[in-house]
Amino acid sequence: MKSSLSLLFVLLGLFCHGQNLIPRPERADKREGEFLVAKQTEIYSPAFPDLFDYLNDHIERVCGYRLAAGGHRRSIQQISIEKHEGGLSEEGYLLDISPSRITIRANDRGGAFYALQTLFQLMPVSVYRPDAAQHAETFAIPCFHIEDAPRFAYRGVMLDVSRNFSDKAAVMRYIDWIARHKLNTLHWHLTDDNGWRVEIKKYPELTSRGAWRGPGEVLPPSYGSGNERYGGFYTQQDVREIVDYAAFRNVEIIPEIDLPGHSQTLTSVYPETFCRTSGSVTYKPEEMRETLCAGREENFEMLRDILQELAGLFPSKYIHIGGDEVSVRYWRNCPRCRALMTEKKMKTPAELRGYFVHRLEDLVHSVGKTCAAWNEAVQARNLRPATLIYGWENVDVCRQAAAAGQPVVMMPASYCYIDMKQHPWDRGHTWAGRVDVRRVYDFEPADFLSAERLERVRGVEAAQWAELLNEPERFAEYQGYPRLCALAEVGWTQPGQRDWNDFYRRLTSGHLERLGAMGIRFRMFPPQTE
Ligand code: TNX
Repeated sequence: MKSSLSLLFVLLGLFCHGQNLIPRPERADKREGEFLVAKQTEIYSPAFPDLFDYLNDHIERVCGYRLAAGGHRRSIQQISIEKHEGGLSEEGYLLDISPSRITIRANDRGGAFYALQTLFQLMPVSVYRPDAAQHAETFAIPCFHIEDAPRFAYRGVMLDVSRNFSDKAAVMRYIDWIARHKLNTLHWHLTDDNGWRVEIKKYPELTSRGAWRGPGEVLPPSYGSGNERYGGFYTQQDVREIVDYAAFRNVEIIPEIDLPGHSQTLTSVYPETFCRTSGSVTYKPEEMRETLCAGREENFEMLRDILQELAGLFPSKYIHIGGDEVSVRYWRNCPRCRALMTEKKMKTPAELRGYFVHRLEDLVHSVGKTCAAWNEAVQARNLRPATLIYGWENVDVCRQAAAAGQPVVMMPASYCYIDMKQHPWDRGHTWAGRVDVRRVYDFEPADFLSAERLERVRGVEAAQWAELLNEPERFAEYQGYPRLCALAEVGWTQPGQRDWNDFYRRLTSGHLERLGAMGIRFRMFPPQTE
């Protein structure tokens, strides 16, 4: 009885082995046999030479030695990574594992990088453990024929580093983890009311003063920073290192400077950028001054300088200018803003908001970049056709942005905000409802948009706001995983290939173990209460 049971498990194990790939590939056919990695195995990667060491770093984790570079010899035990001209879509790849060789063919470096990620998921889990204590002389990789390509070109995560700061090492780890899930964009929320995180040479006080809060600082304590001096920022050198680290992993970083709302840091460090007041209105010192003055022309000169430096730091074609939750109450009472409204024949402060967005679009354009903005920017009307809109409030705003002809990233909060609670006992926001792993997985853009409007959707994004990321044991990774695994599959896998039960099985029969080996202290599935 006992032996037949264990036979059953062995068979089940065989059957399931390699069947827990996340995100699920377009096509993965199991084949007979396995490829044995041993000392004499070679790596041949003429088209993508930097992947030679990358692959070897991973092999070494499993077996303690590195493989030699091979030549163009088809007959021998080889892992070969080749560029495939034509036939494959962007970031797509073929991965053929036979007993005699492993062949990767990719359209571009991104595809080759992703083929390796899939290959790693077919290796022993120690491939993710940089500090593995034990090594295997040889190890087997099951034979497969895999054809794969992403559904969406844009597969992103937004990380807020203003509310609570993640240092350079933490951001790099974060990037590595998302890249392993074939997510390719980090939308980096670098400024907000609670701290400015990127060094700007022309305005050094933005970080020397604006990156800190607490006693003696211009910013009051907030979001759990207590009565200590709290903060941190990235030097321009840090940013360059992070950008390179991300580019190696096929991750593009889109920087966001949140304007003209959520700008309390800027207005605290440089009070002249804030509105003047008229009549009986006065603002108490502790009152949030989160909106930049729209009527002060020098503000736009300053923003141009800031955007210029950002443009030099980030190779992405986009700069995200924010545009969300702009409170116009200061503008109403500001003589400069009112004079501007009169001059431009505007009737409402909402029009002034539109004016601000258009000015930002022009500034971004003037530094050679394309504008990205939160969905509120659509209200400005007549945006530049290339301005990329992030629909966060709900699916309706995504639909409206697409109807207005803008390219759209869909991230409706009720599916994509991973700062929401997963369970009633969690610490988390609730304003967009409960967003558990299943909920993220169930997000299907095609359920909400006609085929024509769906054409405008560049992809999907999860939002990791950081108001609650102030407990070391519950920071980004705990909030992020495994929900980001689900989001990755929403972005990568064709809808016909997606199935919650299958995903749950892949997650729990191998992938959670991988997350653990990567060092991610992920959140276990909460007990079911309903
Ligand atoms: C809304 S989404 C915000 C953020 C908060 C978040 C909390 C968006 C553009 N603005 O400022 O951090 O909700 O869930």
